[in-house]
Amino acid sequence: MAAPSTSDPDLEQVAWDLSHLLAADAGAGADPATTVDQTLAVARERSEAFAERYRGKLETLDAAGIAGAMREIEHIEDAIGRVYSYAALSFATDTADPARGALLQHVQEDATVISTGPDPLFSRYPLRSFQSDISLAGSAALTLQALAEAVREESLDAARIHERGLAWETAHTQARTALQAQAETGRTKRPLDKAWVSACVEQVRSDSTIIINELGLDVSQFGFERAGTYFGAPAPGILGWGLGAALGAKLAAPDKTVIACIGDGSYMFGAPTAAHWVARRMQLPVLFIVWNNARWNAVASATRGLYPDGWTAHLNSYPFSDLSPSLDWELVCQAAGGYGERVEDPAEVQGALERALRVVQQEQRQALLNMVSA
Ligand SMILES: Cc1ncc(C[n+]2csc(CCOP(=O)(O)OP(=O)(O)O)c2C)c(N)n1
Repeated sequence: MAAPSTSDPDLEQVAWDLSHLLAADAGAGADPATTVDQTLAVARERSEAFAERYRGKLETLDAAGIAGAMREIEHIEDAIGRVYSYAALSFATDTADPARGALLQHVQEDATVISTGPDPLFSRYPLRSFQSDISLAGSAALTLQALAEAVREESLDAARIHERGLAWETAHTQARTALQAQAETGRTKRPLDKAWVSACVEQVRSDSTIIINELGLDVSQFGFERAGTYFGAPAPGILGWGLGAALGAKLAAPDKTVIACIGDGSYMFGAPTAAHWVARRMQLPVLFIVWNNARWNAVASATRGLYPDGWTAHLNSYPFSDLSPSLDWELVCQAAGGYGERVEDPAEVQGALERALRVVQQEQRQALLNMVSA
């Protein structure tokens, strides 16, 4: 397939300046990876000194002593938070660069992750690849309330908190702007660009939409604010989950609009004719988006990653992950009385989404958009 073309080279040149996140720890021109290492080393030393000083002695501290300890934690966490943000945002700008990936992995291995929730370790999941060093079991809302109450009595440095808030706000705004710019570069790309299509889906989404994302959507293009509006594929990676999950979501929440995005490979795993029949039989008008790249890209890219100079990469041919020629997936939905449309033109993505949603919401029929991607 031809490489996607970009019509706005100026936009592609936009670079993201993250240096302020490391500025407190490094002089101008310092190597970021070395600065990250040094900052982590200092944070580790301070953490060890902290443990030495306070372990088992908390009950002997007066209010001023506890405040001092909290301030020390703040310094340590601020330093770690900044290098973590640097590594994560730097990785986000180029996820194909091994050096950025290695730096993020390095920082993650060093971070202390505190999690809260009814069951922070998700103990009934057989497999879950999220780190949690300190687990605070309980309702997240009540835990946060208790923490807020515990610090309310502290004499806190309001100016410093304000300054830190502004720094995080700037980093957040920069991140959002860069993501928007990334989606914009896809506005004219053929085959369709994931960030662009995801940004279009975000435009038609509301709090009464449930997004099911098995494969194909770039979550960073969304601004989810409510629980229960987004469900991603479970960590063990059970392909074929998305179609059934979407039907289940619609069955459970008939007043919500359900949009499910599924890779073409996952779509086949999900027994699509059965799923469309169930949607018709049970009157479950769901909008299915098939992210059609005519391959098992995850498998192809894993092969490429392991053997970048191998024969398949050389020939650009991936025998056991090639799904071409694709079927006309939109016709499969039409066969079940639904609406189907093939979308190849990036300028048509928004219109196609609106047409399909009109069918789903007003005609109460299922719909499928076959998004031809790379
Ligand atoms: C049941 C099951 N079988 C195999 C896999 C391994 N696997 C992970 S991603 C993938 C390819 C998915 O293809 P597609 O849905 O077209 O998405 P793409 O990778 O092209 O984005 C496979 C086979 C899995 N996760 N689950």
